[in-house]
Amino acid sequence: LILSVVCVMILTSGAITVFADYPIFYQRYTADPSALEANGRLYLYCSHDVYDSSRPGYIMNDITCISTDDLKNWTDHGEVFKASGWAGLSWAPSVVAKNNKYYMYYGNGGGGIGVAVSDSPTGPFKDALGKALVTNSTPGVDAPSGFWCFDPGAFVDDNGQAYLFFGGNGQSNIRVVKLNNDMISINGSASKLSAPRFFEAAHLHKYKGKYYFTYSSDFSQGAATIEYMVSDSPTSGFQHKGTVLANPPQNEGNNNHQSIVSYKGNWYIAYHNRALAAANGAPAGDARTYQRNVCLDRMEYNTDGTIKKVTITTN
Ligand code: FUB
Repeated sequence: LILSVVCVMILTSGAITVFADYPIFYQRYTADPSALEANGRLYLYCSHDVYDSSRPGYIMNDITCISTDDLKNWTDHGEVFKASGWAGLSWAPSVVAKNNKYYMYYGNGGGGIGVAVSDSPTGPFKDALGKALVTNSTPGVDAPSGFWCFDPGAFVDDNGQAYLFFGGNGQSNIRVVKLNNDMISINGSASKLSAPRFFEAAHLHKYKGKYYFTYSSDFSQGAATIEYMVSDSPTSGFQHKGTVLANPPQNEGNNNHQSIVSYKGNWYIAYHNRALAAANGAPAGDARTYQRNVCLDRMEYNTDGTIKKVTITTN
């Protein structure tokens, strides 16, 4: 694996087809995948982790896109968006399709959410507003002190109505706001949600008419797990049902961030861990914390609509 990593990391962008069982992608360190089915392919849009030992932290200002049509051979579409101007950072994207366009919501760190647009799933995505779509001071967000305005989770319902979920750092720090049909403006005030041990990574998907809100939990019980709640409405009435994904051992007790998608009739969860950095010999600590890699596993439902806890692939 290490030899493969060295060889493939020389090829840093462009339409390169790679083959790997696990990790699924190793040209660059990637995290926070947002999964989208489009044109018969499965796309993952990922934060791009860059590690600088002189200033350890989440230094992420471009978005990597990879895609596959067989879950085996992945194409690297390179950098499909780069933050510039008002936003110095692009964290944790969420991409949805509507109006024959693709909309990417991204966090300027924890300080606001921007939106970029493309005619193609592989970009280039261009910032749509030249300013944030939502910040802590946007009327109707009602952000308390310490609210992280980030981790957008966009969702387009069957009737075309789109919603933007976001927030972090506190179990009542979840907001959901309607998007207008243009997808680059919001409609009205945000609704507040809360979830047991909510920390970050708000995400909504729909299965058999029910709305599933998934999120990454805080560290109070040892490590971030991916939890879920279910409701008949996209904006209220959610009931906590349990854990979708334990924290993978390769995360070494650190954060996770999921996206759930139906592809060719099966359900999958995309997330990240730190296996690649460990395989590359990165020392435990800052380097591994900030050098993550995306993963993909099958997700299944029980007949009553609850989610079976995911079996994590480890090799
Ligand atoms: O990638 C930076 C942050 O780490 C994301 O915004 C969080 O969800 C966590 O994955």
